Amino acid sequence: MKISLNVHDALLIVDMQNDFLPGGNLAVRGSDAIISVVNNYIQNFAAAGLPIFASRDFHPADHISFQSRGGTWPPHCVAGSQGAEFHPDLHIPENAVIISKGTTQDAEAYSALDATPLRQQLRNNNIKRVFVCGLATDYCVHASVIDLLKADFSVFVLCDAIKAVDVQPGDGDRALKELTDKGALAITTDNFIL
Ligand code: VGL
Ligand code: ZN
Repeated sequence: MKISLNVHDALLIVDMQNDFLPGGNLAVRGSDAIISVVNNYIQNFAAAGLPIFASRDFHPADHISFQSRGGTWPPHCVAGSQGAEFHPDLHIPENAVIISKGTTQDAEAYSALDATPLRQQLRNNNIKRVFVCGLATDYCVHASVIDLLKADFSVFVLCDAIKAVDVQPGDGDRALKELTDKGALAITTDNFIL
């Protein structure tokens, strides 16, 4: 499949934050390897004048997902902390739209569409196809793609620019298979005509 970008396309970069990169509180192994690939996608969407959305996990200090509250995760991406900042090597454009999620103390929100304005912003921009990259394949990328499909967007998962937590071996592969079974298309940089 060869893809050329058009005015109905947008890029969604999921949670490329310090805490999910090596050295962070919830580091995804190997996630630094995708930074340059994400930057390359950013460059191509920006050059085409297309909207770029960047989600960020942005939790209160005592978020329900933290182990201190009986949740799954170590404290991570606490709003205002260094860990919640986008990785400094990532070139997020000035005009990118930042989507904060998981901001409510007592609710988990993996999806970038969960209690955020993203769905409406995509519709306002007349977006039909959303190209998704970032972290992590088996959590926030997965949940975001599921919600995008439910909202009737065509979704392309940029497989050379995602990485899984893999709490259990194979979680990332299973998550990706579920997404393609549900209608998302798995592509890489090689699929683009630029
Ligand atoms: C995420 C675990 C906890 C993610 C967020 O961005 O995939 N994973 N919070
Ligand atoms: Zn989180």
